Amino acid sequence: MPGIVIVGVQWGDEGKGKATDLLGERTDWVVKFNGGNNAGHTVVIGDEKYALHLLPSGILSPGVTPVIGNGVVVDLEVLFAEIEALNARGVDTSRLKVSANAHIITQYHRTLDKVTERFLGKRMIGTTGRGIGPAYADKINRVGIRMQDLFDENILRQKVEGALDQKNHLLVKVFNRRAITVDEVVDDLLSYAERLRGIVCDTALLLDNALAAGDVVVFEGGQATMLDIDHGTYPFVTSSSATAGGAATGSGVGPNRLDRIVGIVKAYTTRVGSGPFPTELFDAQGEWLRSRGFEFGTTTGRPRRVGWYDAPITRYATRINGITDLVLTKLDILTGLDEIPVCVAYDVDGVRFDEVPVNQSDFHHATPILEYLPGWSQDISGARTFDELPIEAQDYVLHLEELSGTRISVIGVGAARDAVIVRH
Ligand code: 2SA
Ligand code: GDP
Ligand code: MG
Repeated sequence: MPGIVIVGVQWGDEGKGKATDLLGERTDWVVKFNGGNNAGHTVVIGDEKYALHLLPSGILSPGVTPVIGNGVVVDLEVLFAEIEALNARGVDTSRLKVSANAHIITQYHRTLDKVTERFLGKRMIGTTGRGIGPAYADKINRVGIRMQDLFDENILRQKVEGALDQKNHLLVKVFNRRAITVDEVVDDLLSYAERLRGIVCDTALLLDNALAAGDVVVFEGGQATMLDIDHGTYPFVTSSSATAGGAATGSGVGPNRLDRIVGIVKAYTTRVGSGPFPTELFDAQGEWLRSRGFEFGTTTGRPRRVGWYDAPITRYATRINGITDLVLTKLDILTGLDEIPVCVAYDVDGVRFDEVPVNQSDFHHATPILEYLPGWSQDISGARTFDELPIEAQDYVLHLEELSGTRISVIGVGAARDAVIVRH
């Protein structure tokens, strides 16, 4: 089972970082295949807490080679800040490899992300402001800067010139900002080139050789299914392929090498940024969930929107990603509720929808059809086998499993590395 993909089922922050870290002992390579430093993965090891943004979570496991694939957009300042911070805590980052084809987030992408959001006003996406969308836009528009361009100053200069022609027009004429000079961008980018020499390479070839040799490779998705550029709640999405297909395109590994697709799903739902969210709570129960689950952005510290578990979303994600196993996280957060609402379908202007509606307006109007399951009050954070869970918690898990049609192989009962129940 050498190729394992980890994807978020909902709108992110399901606990993908912890799931990747958990697999660490049996893993040889961890590949980040989409997104950039908009991601925020929290991993708790003993008394140490690590917040990773750009580096794959596998970097914390000794012996694992972390890879930043071609599908990622890389902010070089953030890359080295993260490397240095980890080194200062004794984490070895020397095995890191970055694809020569990965695109670079520059100063003008960050600026454009922020001014565009401000310009959108009420229609804002609620981005993380890290320059993600503008960097991917340049990639698709064929005016992006790639890692390999850093090693040829002439080519780099030409490409930055080409990109800035359009950007400066926008920045000056539309957004009333100062023009950015070619020199300041080129000088900044070149200042990283030497340090990147041993790191940037043909990662697709490396990974192919590793898989051929029988190594275990984990493909770690950033963000989640409902934030995917194609399959998410467009336009309230991120700009990359956060679903399992992205693991192939974002790493250069053939889809037939992906053996297991593991979907990470929280026992309730959260979302950061704008866009539809049928089970969202606006009342005291929502406040309770947010503070109990500590639902605040790892990257920006923003309070996350919270709501009940949404079964049609898990069914949708299972279909879109080809999920073979689910990891249900944060079950411990639900402890103490008399009854737990679960969304089983939607009501859209009087019509029942059992599946996520394809029409975005319908999804915006969807209200949840809820079922109420009995809650439990016992602390479950020490449970390490399924049988140790209170019967109501067992029934909750079994019911979610039935609603999604996919087995729940692992259950998270706490933030710590070992706070899990492995069922399959
Ligand atoms: P962007 O910056 O262009 O990717 O934003 C577009 C949308 O994608 C959402 N998005 C996220 N949602 C949840 N978690 C994310 N990562 C951080 C975390 C978020 C944080 O793990 O906590 O710290 O705020 C993430 N990254 C992007 C974003 O909210 C927009 O809705
Ligand atoms: P990611 O973006 O999917 O990696 O998730 P985040 O790291 O942004 O958010 C998940 C948070 O939940 C982190 O703070 C984790 O330490 C924490 N976490 C993960 N699994 C569990 C669990 O089963 N129970 C509890 N209480 N916390 C968890
Ligand atoms: Mg996160």
